[in-house]
Amino acid sequence: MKALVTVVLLASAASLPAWAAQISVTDAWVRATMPGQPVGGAYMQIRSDADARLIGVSSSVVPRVEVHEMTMDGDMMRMREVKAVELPKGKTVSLEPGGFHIMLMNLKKPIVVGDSIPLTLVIESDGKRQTVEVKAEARAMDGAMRHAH
Ligand SMILES: [Cu+2]
Repeated sequence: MKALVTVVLLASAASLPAWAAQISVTDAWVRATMPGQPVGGAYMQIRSDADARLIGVSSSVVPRVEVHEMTMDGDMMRMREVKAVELPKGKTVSLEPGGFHIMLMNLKKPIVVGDSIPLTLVIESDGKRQTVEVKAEARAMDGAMRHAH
């Protein structure tokens, strides 16, 4: 089993252009949505082996995807769209409820627990762009925080 994993990792590394940063994405998930709820959130941890930035996200199954940051403004939670999320070399950056997150917008149907949502991350490093394909698994809404736009 271990040998197989090693081979797969080598194969994907070999297919990358020489300039590309090595990006690893772990724990990618989306929050399941209620019927009629037009927006959802996607979360993950991203680590790059070179200084890089996440500059965009798209999905074949979501009409519009934005990268947001949630901040406290007094005691109000506010969200705004950000142009980029910095991915400093070697540091694991969390996209999580209450911080940076990926916003899935204009949803046509609910995201159901167990759905697998494909996301394409656009990452820039050293002035060049690469894409990283991620599958985010839908998990149950925990009711902790509702997105209000
Ligand atoms: Cu948001």
